[in-house]
Amino acid sequence: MFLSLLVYSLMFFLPLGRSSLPLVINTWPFKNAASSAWSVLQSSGSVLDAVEKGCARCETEQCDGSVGYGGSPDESGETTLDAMIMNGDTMEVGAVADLRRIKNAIGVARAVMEYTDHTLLVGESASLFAENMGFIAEDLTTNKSLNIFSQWLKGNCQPNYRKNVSPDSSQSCGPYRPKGTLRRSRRAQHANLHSHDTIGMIALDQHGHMAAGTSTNGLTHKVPGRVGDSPIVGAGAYADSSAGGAAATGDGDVMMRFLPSYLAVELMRAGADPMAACKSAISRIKRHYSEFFGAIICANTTGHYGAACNKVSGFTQFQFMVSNADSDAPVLKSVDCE
Ligand code: SD4
Repeated sequence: MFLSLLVYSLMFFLPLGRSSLPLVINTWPFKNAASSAWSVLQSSGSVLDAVEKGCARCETEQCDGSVGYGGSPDESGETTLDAMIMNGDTMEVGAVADLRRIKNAIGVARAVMEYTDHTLLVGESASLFAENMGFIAEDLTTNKSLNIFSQWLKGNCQPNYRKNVSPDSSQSCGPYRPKGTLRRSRRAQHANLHSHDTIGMIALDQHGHMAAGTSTNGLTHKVPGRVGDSPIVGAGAYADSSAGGAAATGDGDVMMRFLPSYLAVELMRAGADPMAACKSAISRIKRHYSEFFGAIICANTTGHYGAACNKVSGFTQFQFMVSNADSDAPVLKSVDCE
């Protein structure tokens, strides 16, 4: 009787937003991905398996068209994938960038970590590695991506990511050559809002093991060979089981210049709560690029979490999923951008 009273009163008086382990947190309202990762932890699987399974679910479901095959065709119409996974206990990382013809990018990233001493493999060679490791090579193009590509060609290749070239990239398709005089131009906002919704995920188990990962097909109409922030350690994601984890989403070309995930983890190591760490990482970028599109999720070693985003027109709230012992199923959360 006394014991149950004690437990009851403890439950009642625990503060809101209390830490609760295990924890899975991921960017955007990708609920099935959250469920897949959560069920791995529920059945005593590892945090690495949770992150891999969660991100892989998005690759299969082509979450928002921004993850996996058949989305974000580049200037030549091809879909290429970026992914990474990081073990916060050992600081091992596996990543792939500009991966072609292989659907399971996070699986290949995991293979880079487990079957090589490297951190990042890119392009055709990454695909060859994947094939050798047993991944199936297949065309990542779908009717949808083909259609996006042909509409873009019909519309004179607008929008695109070229600048200071001739012919004028704001009116014509290439091939482009460098223009004699360079003009410092503001970064175009064209493809920002709806062409990218990378999955980034952090998993933390009861024993304090932490892992983080990402998977994306990058930006629609990107220049072939372009690699975003997602497979870059400290940019797309970072995990250190002794400090915390973070994962970012948004305009990777800008965000990767600031290593926001690394910064957020270091701030948590220094004592910042996850919300404050996330906000600082965003405001660091904002100082230089006030109009950038981006968001970040953060979790510390006790299972507290936070998120932040940069407020721009059309993006005032950022949604993310949280799975922990507080509820039976992943819960959709949102944060107001500042
Ligand atoms: C990229 N950061 O390739 C990725 C895209 C993204 O939400 O995050 N979308 O730039």
